[in-house]
Parts: sequence; C-alpha cells; structure tokens
Amino acid sequence: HRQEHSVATAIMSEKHLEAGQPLPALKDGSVRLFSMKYCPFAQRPRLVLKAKGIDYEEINCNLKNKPEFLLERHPDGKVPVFEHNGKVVIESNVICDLLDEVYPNPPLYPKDPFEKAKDKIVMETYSSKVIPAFYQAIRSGGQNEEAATKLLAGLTLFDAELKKRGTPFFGGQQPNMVDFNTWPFNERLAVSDPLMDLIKAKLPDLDAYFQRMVANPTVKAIINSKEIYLKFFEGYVTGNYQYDF
Ligand code: GSH
Repeated sequence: HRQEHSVATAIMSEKHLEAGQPLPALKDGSVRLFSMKYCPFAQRPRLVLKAKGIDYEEINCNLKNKPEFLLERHPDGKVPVFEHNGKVVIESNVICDLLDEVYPNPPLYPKDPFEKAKDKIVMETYSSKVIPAFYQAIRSGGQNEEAATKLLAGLTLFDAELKKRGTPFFGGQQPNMVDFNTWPFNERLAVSDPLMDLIKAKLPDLDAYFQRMVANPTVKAIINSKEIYLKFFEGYVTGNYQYDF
C-alpha cells in the first residue's frame, strides 16, 4: 500500500560530505541513498522513492574530494548508491528497477512484459541519443550547433513516441519509470535559452509535456531552478565545482 503521508524525507547531510568525514550513523532498518544534489542520475532514484512515498536518508557527497565511505561502496566512487540492511546497489537504472520490485506501489512499469520491454527501449534510446548530446550542448552553453542538432534529433524520437501513445505521460495519465528516468535531463535543458527556444519552436508538444511534468507533485517536490543549475554548471566550464551554495 502506498504510503500517502510519508513526506518527511530525512536529510542526513545537508552539506556534501568529503574525504576524512565520517558517515553519519544509520537508524535501524532505514533506507539510504548516497547522492549529490545536482546529479541527474541520482535524481532518478530520488524521484522513484518520492513517487512511492518511501522515507530515506540522503547522504550528499562531494565528488571532487570523495568521502572514503563512498569509495568503499562504489568501485568508481560514483553516485547514486543505494543501501538497505547492509546491501549495496549501484547504477541508477538498476536501483530504480530494484525499488520498483521492493516497493511495488504504485507500479512504475506496465504489467505486460512486452509493454515493459517497450518502455525500456524508450529509456535506452533516450540514454544513447539524448544524454551525450545534452552534456555536449550544456557544456557549450547551447552554442554548439552540432550538439544542438543531435540533441534535437534525439528529443524528436522521444516526442514521437509520446505522440504515438497519445497520453499525457509515457505512463498514461500519470508519470511512470520512463518519465522519471528521463526527467532529470529534461529538467536541466531549461538552463539554455537557445535550446529551449529551439524546442519550443520545433517540438511544441514536447514543451507542453515538460510543463505537465513540472506540475506533477513528485517532480515538483525535488525540482531545482534554472538559476541553481546555472550556478552548478559553472563548474563544468571553470573546473571549480561548488557543491554547497
Ligand atoms: N551510470 C551511472 C548511473 O546511472 O548511476 C552514472 C552515474 C554518474 O556518472 N554520476 C556522476 C558521478 O558520480 C555524478 S552526476 N561522478 C563522479 C565521478 O565520475 O567520479
């Protein structure tokens, strides 16, 4: 049964913890996510946990000066890392699928295995066609035309799939795993005015879909503003990453 009233996500580390800092003690039986506030991959399980009303402890990590406890749990010291009862799981997509099995309500995939496979293909396509172009485009402040063209081509496929479904979200009337898996990147497109102008002009239905996602309570609960991302993405350009501001 969905925990409707569970809104009190326990944030253990408001600040990003770094090398030399100990891991705060965990309450018995609780669920923990090692994260970084602006990481799009960590935002995937954060959205899934929120959608399912699961309380969890969030440990934010400084990824330029990694805390030992993160390196002990992930061979490359990446986030997200999920931990429950001493069991550790890495990779955002693996974590999200695990969460959907462990906490089945509400389900975030179709019941039918073939429909579920279709959803996974949409996510795969987005990951291979949109995400690399997204990073290229964002690093250039939306000024790299080749990256913008590639990004738009990837988003066109995504838009076409949603049109084919004919529903407000990939999940139907409500967002499902496809919507949550891709949203962290869609949310960050807002940092670039040229890119958003291009999307509004060429893919107006996709823009309308973005507006529907922004209005969704799960998405809204953990959304960051354009200003916050602009500030964080300065690190991409200067190499001087700031995690707490
Ligand atoms: N494939 C991984 C996933 O889906 O979980 C990617 C995770 C990832 O790249 N996270 C970044 C990270 O931990 C932060 S956004 N970077 C630190 C590093 O690469 O050392």
